[in-house]
Amino acid sequence: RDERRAVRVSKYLARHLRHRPGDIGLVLDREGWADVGELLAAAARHGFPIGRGELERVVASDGKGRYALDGNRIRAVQGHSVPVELNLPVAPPPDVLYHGTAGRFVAAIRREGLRPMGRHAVHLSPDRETAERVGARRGAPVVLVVRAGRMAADGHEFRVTSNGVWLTASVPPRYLC
Ligand code: HQG
Repeated sequence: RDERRAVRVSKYLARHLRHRPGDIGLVLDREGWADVGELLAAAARHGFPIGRGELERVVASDGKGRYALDGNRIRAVQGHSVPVELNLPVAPPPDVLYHGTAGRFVAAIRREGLRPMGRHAVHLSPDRETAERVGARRGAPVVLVVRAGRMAADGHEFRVTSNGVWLTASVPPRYLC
């Protein structure tokens, strides 16, 4: 029961810290931070009261480390569709990274490469198992292997979030194997 409530709170946070802050009158700064007091007040005002202690527990126990609390501010560490400047440093990726998707997207991906679709960047996983879980959200998963080391050598930039998701602008088809 607690677990279900935690998932609901996490989904509520994802919705408003990544995609639709304006729905509850929340303002994110350029780097995606919201004031915790404002977030809790806005949530309560819109019929979804969250306690401060509860928020802290959800952030600390979130299975994927989706949120960062920093004093009185909170942000989603990745996954945004609203414009934010995460200011993550460029980092050298491992030789290969993985992308989990559903079988029905594979033909288009092989043709066009990986595109960020609704988000800011293409999301890549450091291991096959994680990619499989990501792909399984949309159906029978297919895991694509990305030659990240070669991409970086060719000048593509990679960044890694605090929860271990690798981000890059797009992946041209020739780097997929
Ligand atoms: C697909 C979750 C057709 C792509 C996960 C994916 C992740 C294309 C979908 C994070 C395509 C976009 C991100 C192309 C890409 N043609 N389809 N050219 N290029 N696609 O949700 O990577 O739980 O925006 O394969 O764990 O699935 O939210 O990206 O299926 O880390 O924290 O278009 O979201 O994390 O879907 O997932 P998404 P994603 P959270």
